[in-house]
Amino acid sequence: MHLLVTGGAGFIGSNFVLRVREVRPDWTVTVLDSMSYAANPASLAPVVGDGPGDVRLVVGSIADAAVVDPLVAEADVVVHFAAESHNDNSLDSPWPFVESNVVGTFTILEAVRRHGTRLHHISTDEVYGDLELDDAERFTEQTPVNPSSPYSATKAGADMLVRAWIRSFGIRATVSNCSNNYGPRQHVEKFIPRQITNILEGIRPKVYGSGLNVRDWIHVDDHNDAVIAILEQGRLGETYLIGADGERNNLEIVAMLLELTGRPADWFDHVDDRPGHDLRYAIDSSKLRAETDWRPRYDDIRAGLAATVDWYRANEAWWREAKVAAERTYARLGR
Ligand code: NAD
Ligand code: TDX
Repeated sequence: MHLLVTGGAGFIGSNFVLRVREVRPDWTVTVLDSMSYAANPASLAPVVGDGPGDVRLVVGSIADAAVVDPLVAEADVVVHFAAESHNDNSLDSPWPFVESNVVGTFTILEAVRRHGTRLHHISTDEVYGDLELDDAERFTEQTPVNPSSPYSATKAGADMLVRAWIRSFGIRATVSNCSNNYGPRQHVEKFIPRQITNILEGIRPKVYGSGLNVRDWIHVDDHNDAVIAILEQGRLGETYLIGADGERNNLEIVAMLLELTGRPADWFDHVDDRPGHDLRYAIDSSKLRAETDWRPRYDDIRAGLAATVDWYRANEAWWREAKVAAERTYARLGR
């Protein structure tokens, strides 16, 4: 089976490619990535090459039909991770989100329609908006979309395009909406790696607003194993929510990181809140668990965070340059 993995040089996509190499060594992979600021060539360096079985890296945009079309034509499956992914950036400058997430997904869909290639579209729980802290119900596949930020609005738009192409054009596609991922190779603009690298640099963690906002954390390998399960066992035309029952508020995550790194419990700062900041996400993944044999393997977030801290400690060369740029942006945004 030959996979076209879009966004394969980013956080989740690169972990997906590495995981596929490990657990499905007979699959071959082409990565299409624009190598934006969010991509890191070092993530894929160990597996990219010209030899048989090596991963092929094509640098180009998913919004460029001339690049996308021949790659989709030669693939058996497109696994579509590529997106602008950071909420704070989407509030600062929304257009790249419309271009990559909406126009890019449209371009993939048209190529898939032309060539009959199977598509798996990767999306987020943020398309459902947010929950109250005491809501009894979690997000399910039936929850109406209700996005809050330009990022989540463009992801919801992309999801709606995929659903329309399934219904109206009969493309062979599945969709998954996953909760917040953590693990190695995540860009340092994101919450957990920002705080880990802050601590490693002797800078106090920065918590937006009250810090009571809840995210439903899942290890990136558990997300990617769920994607593989959907590719192999999912029903065409269906949407699956992916989550590992990992709800924690931001203060709890910072407390764990401070404890793991031997810092005092009060060694962090509250900073200005994110405009429109979603309060809580929570996933009910019953459908995925009923229809596939997928189960999360990382059920201890403290252990998962400890391993993630170790990874950032051991891989400063991977994040150093991005850290300087990300903190320059945060300084401008006052966060
Ligand atoms: P990321 O920002 O780390 O990686 C995205 C990758 O896509 C980057 O390598 C970037 O260069 C590439 N890309 C962006 N625009 C492109 C374009 N026009 N053409 C080609 N490549 C382009 O993001 P991530 O956290 O790895 O997220 C991957 C996917 O998973 C996204 O679709 C995101 O919405 C979704 N998702 C993320 C999370 C999370 O917690 N990070 C949770 C659920 C879903
Ligand atoms: O410095 C920070 N301080 C802070 O308190 C940062 C960067 C974030 N936060 C808060 C905001 C959120 O409540 O931490 C939480 C997580 O923030 P992000 O890492 O920016 O993630 P989030 O906005 O929840 O979105 C993420 O999960 C869903 C990914 O970035 C998306 O791509 C994915 O779709």
